[in-house]
Amino acid sequence: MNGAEALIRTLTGCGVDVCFSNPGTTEIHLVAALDAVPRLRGVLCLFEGAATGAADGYGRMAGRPAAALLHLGPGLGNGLANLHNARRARTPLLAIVGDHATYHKRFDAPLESDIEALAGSVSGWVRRSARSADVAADAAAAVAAAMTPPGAVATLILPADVSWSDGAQPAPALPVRRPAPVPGPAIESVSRTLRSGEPCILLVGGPGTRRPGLAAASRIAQATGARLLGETFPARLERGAGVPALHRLAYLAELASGQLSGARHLILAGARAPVSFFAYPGQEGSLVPAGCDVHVLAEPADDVCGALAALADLVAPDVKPLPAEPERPALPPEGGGLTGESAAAVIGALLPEGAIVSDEANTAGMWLPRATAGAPPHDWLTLTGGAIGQGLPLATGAAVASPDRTVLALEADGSAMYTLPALWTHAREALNITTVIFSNRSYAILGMELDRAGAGNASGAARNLLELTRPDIDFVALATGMGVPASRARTVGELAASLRQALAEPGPHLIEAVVPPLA
Ligand SMILES: Cc1ncc(C[n+]2csc(CCOP(=O)(O)OP(=O)(O)O)c2C)c(N)n1
Ligand SMILES: [Mg+2]
Repeated sequence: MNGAEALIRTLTGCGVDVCFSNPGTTEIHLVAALDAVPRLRGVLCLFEGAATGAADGYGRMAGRPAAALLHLGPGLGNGLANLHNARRARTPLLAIVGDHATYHKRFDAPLESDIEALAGSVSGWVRRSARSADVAADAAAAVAAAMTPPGAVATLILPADVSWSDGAQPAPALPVRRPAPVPGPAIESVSRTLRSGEPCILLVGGPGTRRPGLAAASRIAQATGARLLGETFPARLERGAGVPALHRLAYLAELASGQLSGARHLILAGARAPVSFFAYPGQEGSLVPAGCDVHVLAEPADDVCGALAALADLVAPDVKPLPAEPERPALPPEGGGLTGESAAAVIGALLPEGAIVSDEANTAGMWLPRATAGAPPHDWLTLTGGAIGQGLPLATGAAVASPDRTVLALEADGSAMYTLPALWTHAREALNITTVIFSNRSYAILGMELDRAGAGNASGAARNLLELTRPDIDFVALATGMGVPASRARTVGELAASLRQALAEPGPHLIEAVVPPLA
């Protein structure tokens, strides 16, 4: 068989059964091989950022990689921002990048570029297959690299002639090592810190933001009085009624500093020591309070939940986790205007059990965590790498990975525009995704940053770069044009009615919720 077919048979044998694809001529033999191996589901994405973001969403939910099929360096480049977010999420993800035939590269044909350089910036593992006889083993190694804790983007570069040449055979899956257990003495050392009587914060991130980690962290916090916090942008946070709550560290450094102040010890469980998102003149970049010692209980590649559970058994043997109470916000008055706050109340009131939320609501989403804290249990996926344009594709992948669950994409207008073609895939694949666009017609957060930079009275040229007006963006028309039924909501009642209907019907929907920008 040819290299392409051996690759695809190897992938399915390794548990990779979805390929979010934007192919070109160099990948055409892979496309042909998909026909021969129906177990690998090809999902067409109309922009590479929509494919890589979908593979990220799939990997976060499935815990195993999807493939993203990309066309040479330019295709990989288009997909790079969401591969960056995937790297930050430590998502297992396989990028397959087609390249010119080995003997064609010397001609420097128009699509020739330095694929390794691009791939290296986001990948934990990069390999170029040299011969069709090697492809299968390379593919198995790529999947293993993607799956190796804590999870990574693995990029396999596939020259066209390696794809089309015969002499290949599928290869078996390779074993993947488990997350490393944290040694007992390290856990005991942290337990002594927790018992010191000095103020402690337990900061949970990475794999710790799933139920077993949260349960153990909750026991530890109750028994020792340590304050419990979560990293600002978790890849996947389980939350809602019945799940111990994890309050996240704020995005704004001023607020995060307030949350961390007074701590004498900061204990990291799968999280990194907190830093300010950006540098600001005259401000500290590290958010670790002065005089606070940092203790690493578990690195992201370690068995974070196991370490938390062992620590809980030491310091909180008889303590039970404290689950969040079931609680929904009351629906605000129907005729009331929509704001980020009232929209959050509607979403909190209606969020279905088992929902997966892809949260890229940005400033308009400020009220969402509180409004949904007591909703039925759900998963919350956040913008791990700060590269906007993640939310709609992430929803694609989450929905493909979890066909029995409802996906809610809560999406800011500016961010939505980066990877809008994801909507077409929502329709093409009939995915159960409801998208709410928070249409504040601005890059509101950058307006806030402009104020923070002391340019409060900037007008004209500066504001012009931050307003999404002249023309207004018509998301209803855009969504409808890609096959996603859509409506616009200007009041609480309109949002509630549209959301109820969207959640009750199968397939994708979009609601443009018109909200004012934060002042
Ligand atoms: C890939 C990428 N490009 C640019 C930016 C810079 N950026 C940060 S926020 C933002 C605008 C966000 O606007 P919107 O998504 O509408 O959210 P809002 O601030 O209005 O809540 C931009 C352009 C970024 N973070 N990532
Ligand atoms: Mg906006």
